[in-house]
Order: sequence, then C-alpha cells, then structure tokens
Amino acid sequence: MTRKFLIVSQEDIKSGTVTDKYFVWTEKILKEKGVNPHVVAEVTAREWGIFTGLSDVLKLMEGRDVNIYAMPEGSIFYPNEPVLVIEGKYLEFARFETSLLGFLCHASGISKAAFKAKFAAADKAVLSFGTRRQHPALAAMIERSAYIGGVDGVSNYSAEKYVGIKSIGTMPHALIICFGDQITAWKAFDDVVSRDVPRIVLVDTYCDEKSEAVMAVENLERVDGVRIDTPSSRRGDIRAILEEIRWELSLRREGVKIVLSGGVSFEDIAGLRDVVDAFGVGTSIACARPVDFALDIVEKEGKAVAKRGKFGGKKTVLRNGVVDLIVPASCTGGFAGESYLVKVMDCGEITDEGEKSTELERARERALKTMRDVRDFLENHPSKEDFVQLEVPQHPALIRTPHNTDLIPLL
Ligand code: PCP
Repeated sequence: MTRKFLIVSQEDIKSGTVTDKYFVWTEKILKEKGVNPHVVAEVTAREWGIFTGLSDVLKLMEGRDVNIYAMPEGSIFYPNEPVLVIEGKYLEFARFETSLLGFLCHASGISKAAFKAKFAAADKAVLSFGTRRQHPALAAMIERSAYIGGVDGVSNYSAEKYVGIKSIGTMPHALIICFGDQITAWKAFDDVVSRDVPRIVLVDTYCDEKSEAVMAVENLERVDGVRIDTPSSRRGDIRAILEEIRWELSLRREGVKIVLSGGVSFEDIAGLRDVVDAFGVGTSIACARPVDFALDIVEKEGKAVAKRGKFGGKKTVLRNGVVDLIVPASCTGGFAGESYLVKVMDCGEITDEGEKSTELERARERALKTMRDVRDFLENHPSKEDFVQLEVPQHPALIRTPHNTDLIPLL
C-alpha cells in the first residue's frame, strides 16, 4: 500500500474528482444534450462571517475559462451578500462547486470564530490552540484562517512552514509529569528553551491553581505568566479562582500574566477579559461550524434567473465603512460607496488584485480594522433604530450593517 493517510490528493481536488456525484451526472447530461449556457453564479450565505479560503479557490480555478469577482480575504460579509461571483460557461466550473464551497465554508467559519474570540477579548490576547481537534491535514488552513480572523498567535508548529507565521507554545502537563514535580519541570524549561520565548508556566498539574501560581513566583527567577488549563475540567468558580491568583501574584511580583485555556467559549472570554491576559482557545475556533455558503446561478445568457429563496441577477456590493448596500450590478450609479467585489481572476488567470486580495498580512489587517469599526458602530448605534438608514430610492437595494451580526453580546 503506497497511501499513508486517508487524505484525498491535491491533484484529485484540482482535477475535479473530489465532487458530489450529482455534478458528475449533470456534466454527462449537459454534454450529451449539447447544453452549456453562459451563466453568472454567486456565492452567498444566510449568515454573517469573515471571508477566507479565496486563495485556495483561485488555485482551484486557475487555468479554467472563467472570470471571478470577490471580496478580499479578511472582509466581513453579511447575510445574502455575494462574496464571490463566477462567470463563464457552466461546464467550466460545474463539478468544482463542491471543493470551491468546501474551501470557503470551512476557512470562513474558522475566521469568523477567531474574529468573535478576538472581538470578545478586546485588548487581551487570543491564541489558537485547537488544531488537535481536527484532522492534521487541515492544520495549516486552520491556523491561517484563525490568524486572518484576528488571533494573536497560533500553536501549530507547521504554520511556520505552510503559512509563514511563527508558532507559539507554553508547556503541556506531560512535561511536568515526566519530571515528577512542577518546579523541576519549570526550571528545565527555563534552562533549555531560548530566552526570547516567554516563560508561561502551567500551574494546575498536581495542586490547586493558586498554590502552584504562588509556588512558581516563589521558586523561579523568571515567570512571564501562569497558564490555567482547568475552566472546563473543574466545576469551581473560575472567576473567583482567577481573582485569587491575580491577588496573590500581585502581592509577590509585578507583571505576571494570566493565560486561561481549556474549553474556553466566546462568552467566557467576554466575561473574564478583565482578569485574564490571554486566552488559549481550541474547540471554539478550530471546530467552528462552517459558514453555510451556497453557489447559485443568478443570470443565464444575460437574463436574471434565480431559484426560490434567492435574489436573481448579477449584483455588486457597495461598502461604506461597515455598512453595505447590495444592488444590481447594472445600477450602481447614484449610490454612495465603493464596489467591494474586485476582479480576482480573468479568463483563468489570477489578477494582481487577486494576489493582493489573498495576501496574509493585508487580510488580517482588514479583519482587525473591521473589528475596530464594527465595535465603534455598535457602540454608537446599540439598537437598530438608532441607525439612520441610507436613502435608497427607486432602485432595488438590500442594506446590511453590523446589526446583522451576533456581536452585541460580546461588546
Ligand atoms: C489542550 C491544551 C489547551 C486545550 C487543549 C485547548 O489541553 O492544553 O488548553 O482546547 P479546547 O479549547 O478545545 O479545550 P490538554 O489536551 O489537556 O493538554 P495538556 O494536558 O497536554 O496541556
């Protein structure tokens, strides 16, 4: 057997083999009957999110005779809003729908969760600790998506090779158990690991978290922080435990940070950010529910079409800060705002805009700026009624604002 792990190959994804069987039938039927219309199809979701996965979609569609318009990665998107528009002969992309959506749904779901975590943390740090909760073949995608969504660091070492970002880490319980006592293990870490790595000691292996935190600052020369990994495994009052630790540490040493990990939810982050300096988040980010993107034909041979429940016709998105208007592509004149969908693929070639739209640091900065702008918007317009709607006379238009998200409880 030459296969090592049960993972489909990159070549099979690229050639369109990794598809749903009904596309195989559709392709065969359309070819035999000589039907292959020129269509415009758009990707929309019923929910909001942070758009990522475009870099893989461009690699998937490169070399096929289609044009693609899309939001840049790291953008917020709202319900029913086109994030990507593909145009060309239907058979050029029919069987690629499965992989195209898979790339976008999964990555954008993780970026949305990372965005929510960082939004809830405000000025405190969020670290992605969750690749162990998913198939290892996905580790780079998870860490890239989390990073764009706004986390401050990622724990999977492979991100250095595949994403080009540094990974971060503290210490596992296994290290302490191997040495048999905490102090010896903490000192061994300090002896061996390079000086630029923060000394974040794990303080919940054998004793009460507070006792071990005190033990750390009383026995170690350098302690940059303590990590408590027990909010979900202990049913105690984690807030009271954290307040006690903060108190005892402050009595003994200035500037020791508190890192909290283990089953941390968005609500935990919002509720504990005043007593915690950094959150290590696994499941809540890495196992985020995928965004429910769908790809629908909205124009056939130049005429608007749509299935029930969808808006027909080619559209564009006009963005004013964090407020969007979704309008027919044919009548953007007279509306304020810039067209937010840019041409990322021209007849199968990735454009310069496409390259820029998927650049990692730009995408992350886009998401972080949006986070600040959404916070400002919601603080200034806490209820929908406070927001004076833009004037959109005559033309059909859908208006979308941060009220279309579920971020208010995390403010
Ligand atoms: C892991 C690590 C993180 C956890 C996972 C994050 O825990 O310490 O805090 O994942 P979660 O948000 O899904 O809980 P353990 O497997 O207990 O690791 P260890 O005992 O080796 O530190």
